[in-house]
Amino acid sequence: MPTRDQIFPETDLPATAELVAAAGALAEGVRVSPCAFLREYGVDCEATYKQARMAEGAVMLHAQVGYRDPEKSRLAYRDIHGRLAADGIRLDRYGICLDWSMGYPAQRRSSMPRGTGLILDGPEAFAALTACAPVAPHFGDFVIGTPAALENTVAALGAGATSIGNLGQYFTFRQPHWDDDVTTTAETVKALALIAAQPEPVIVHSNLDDGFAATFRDAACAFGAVLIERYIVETLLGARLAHCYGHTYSDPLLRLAFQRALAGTGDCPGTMVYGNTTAYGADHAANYAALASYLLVDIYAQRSLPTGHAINPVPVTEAQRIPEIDEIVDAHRFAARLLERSAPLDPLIDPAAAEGLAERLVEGGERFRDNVLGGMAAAGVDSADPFELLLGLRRLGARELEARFGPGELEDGPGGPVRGQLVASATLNDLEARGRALAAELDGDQRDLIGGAGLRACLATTDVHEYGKVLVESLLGSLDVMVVDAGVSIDPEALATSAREARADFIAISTYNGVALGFVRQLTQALSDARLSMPVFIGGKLNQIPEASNTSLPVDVSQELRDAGATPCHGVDDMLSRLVLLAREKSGAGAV
Ligand code: B12
Repeated sequence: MPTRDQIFPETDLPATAELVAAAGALAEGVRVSPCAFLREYGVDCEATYKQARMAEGAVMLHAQVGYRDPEKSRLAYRDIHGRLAADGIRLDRYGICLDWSMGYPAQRRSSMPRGTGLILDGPEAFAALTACAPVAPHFGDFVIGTPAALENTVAALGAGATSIGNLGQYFTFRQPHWDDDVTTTAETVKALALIAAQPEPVIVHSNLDDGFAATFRDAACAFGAVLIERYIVETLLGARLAHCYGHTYSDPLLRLAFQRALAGTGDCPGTMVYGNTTAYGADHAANYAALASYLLVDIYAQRSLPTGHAINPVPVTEAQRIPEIDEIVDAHRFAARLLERSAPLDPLIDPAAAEGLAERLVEGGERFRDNVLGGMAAAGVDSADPFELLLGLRRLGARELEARFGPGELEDGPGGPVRGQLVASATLNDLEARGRALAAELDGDQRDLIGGAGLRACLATTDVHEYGKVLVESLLGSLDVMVVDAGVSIDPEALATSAREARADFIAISTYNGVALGFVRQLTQALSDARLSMPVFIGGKLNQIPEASNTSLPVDVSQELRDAGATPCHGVDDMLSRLVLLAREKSGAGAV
C-alpha cells in the first residue's frame, strides 16, 4: 500500500474545517429558490415529494435532457412534460445533462474542449430552464465532483434544484488539461458542505456507474462504494446522499438485488435507476426488448419495495445519437403502458434469490468499506477527514482499491495472485471475451502475421468511457501485439509523449465525448512537433458539434479525421486490415 507521502506528495493541503466554514458562510446567502416544480407541488424539496409519491405507491418517471442549445433544452423541458401530461402521464423529474466544459470554472469555459451537452452561461440560465415546467430539476452531471462544483451548486440551488450530483463523477472524471485535483476536491467538499447547510434535506446524488463501479469486477465493491460515499457525505459532512445505479446492470437478478441492498441500508429516497444503456445497439426494434426487460425489473422493484428511484426509459436510439424530444416522449409512453400492463405479473415473481444476493452484496460491501477505511488509516490518511479521504480514494483509483481491499479471496492468476469476485460483475469480463472472440475470427494467416511482427501499440481514451479500450486491449493482446496503456482521459500531448516513450508502432484511441476531431488535430500536431509519424486509429463515437455552432447536434467527423491523418474505425476491422499491412512492413515482407 502506498504511504501517505506517496498518496499526498504535497506539503500543504487545504484544511477541511476552513472549507466547511467557507461553505457555511456562503450558505447564509445561498438558499434553494422556488421553481415551477416546488411551487406546483407545494414542497420544500424533491425528497419530501418523493416520500409522498412512495407513500401513494406511485412509480416515478425520470427523463434525461440537455442539448447544447439552451433554447432547445428549454423547449424539451416544457414539451416533454406537456405532451406526456396530455396523455395523462406524470413526469416526475428531469436529469439535466450539462456539458463537459461546464465542469471548468466559468471564466475558463470558453477556451476549453466542449462535449455534446448543455452550456448555461450563468445562474439566470439555470433558473430559466427549470421555470419551463413543473418537473423536479436534477442537475446530475458536471456539478459536484468538478473544479466548478461550488459555483454550479450555487446556480443549481438558485434554480430550485434539490437533487444535485454527481459525486460518482468526482472519482473518475477528468477535465482535459486540468490536473489540479486538489482544487477539484476542495470545491467538491465546499459544495457538499453548502448542501449540508441548507435547511431543507437537499439530496446529494451519486451515479455509481459514473464512478468506480463501472470498472469494478466485483459488484460487492460497487456496493462498498455506496457505503464509503455515505460515510463521507452523511457521517462526516452531514448531508443526505442518494445513489443511482443501472447503466451496466444487465443481469436482472443483480439489478433487483442492488435495489434491495440499497433499501436495506439507507433511508434517503433514491434519485433514479438508470436505464441499462449498455444493452443498446444499432437495432432500434431489438432495443425495445432491452428497454422492456430492464424496466420490468425496475417497476417490480419499486412496486414491491419503494426506494424512490424514478425509472428511466431510455430512448431506443441512444446508442446512435443524443435522443430527440419525440424519442424521449415515445420511450416514456412505452414505460407508462408497461407500468399498467405489468402489474398482474408481480405475483409471479419471487424475490427470494435477489434478497439472498442483496445480503451478500451488503456483507461484501461492508467488508470492502472497512478494509478501505482501515487501509487508508494505516497508510496515514485521516479517515475522519472528508477532503483527505476523497482525494486519497481518487488518487488510488478503482483497480488498486479493488485489488487491495476487495472482499473476494486472493486466487492464483497467470501473473500472480488476483482478487476473486464475491458477486461477479460481468461487464469487463464480457468485453474481454468479445475482444478475444474478435481476434479468433481473424483469418489464421493474418493472425500469424500480426502476431509475428512484434508490433507495439499505445492505447488510450480521450474521456471516461473505457469499455472500447478494454475491448481493443483484449483484442490486441490476443493477437500478441504488445500494448502500452497510456491511460484514460488523457490529453493529446501526453499521449504523444507516451507513444514516443513506448516506441509504439501505432496509436489506438477510444473516444466517446464528441471531441474526436479536436483531439486528433492536437495529437497530430504534438506528434509532428516530436518528429514522430505513426498510424493513429480512432474508434468509438466519432462525432463533434461543429466549432462555430452553439445550436446543432453533433455530426459525424470521419472524413475530417481522415483528412487530419487518422484512421476512423467504426469497428475493429477498420484497424485490423491496416495492421496486417503494418505487420508486413515491419516484418520486411513489404506492403501489398
Ligand atoms: C457506457 C457508457 C457510459 C459509461 C462509461 C463507463 C466506463 N467507465 O467506460 C458512463 C456512465 C460513465 C458514461 C458517462 C458519460 N457518457 Co456515456 N455512454 C455509454 C454508452 C451506454 C456505451 C458506450 C460504450 O462503452 N460502449 C461499449 C463499446 C465496446 O461498444 P461500441 O461503442 O459499440 O464499440 C465498438 C466500436 O466503437 C469499436 N471501438 C471503440 N473504441 C475503439 C477504438 C479503436 C482504436 C478501434 C479500432 C475500435 C473501437 O469497438 C467496438 C466493437 O466494434 C453510450 C451509449 C451507447 N449505447 O453506445 C453512451 C454515450 C457514449 N455517452 C455519452 C455521454 C454524453 C456521456 C457523458 C458526457 C454524459 C454526462 N453528461 O455525464 C458522460 C461522460 C463524461 C466524461 N467525463 O467523459 C453519449 C455521447 C454523445 C455523443 N458523442 O454524441 C453516448 C453516445 C450516449 C448518448 N446517446 O447520449 N457513459
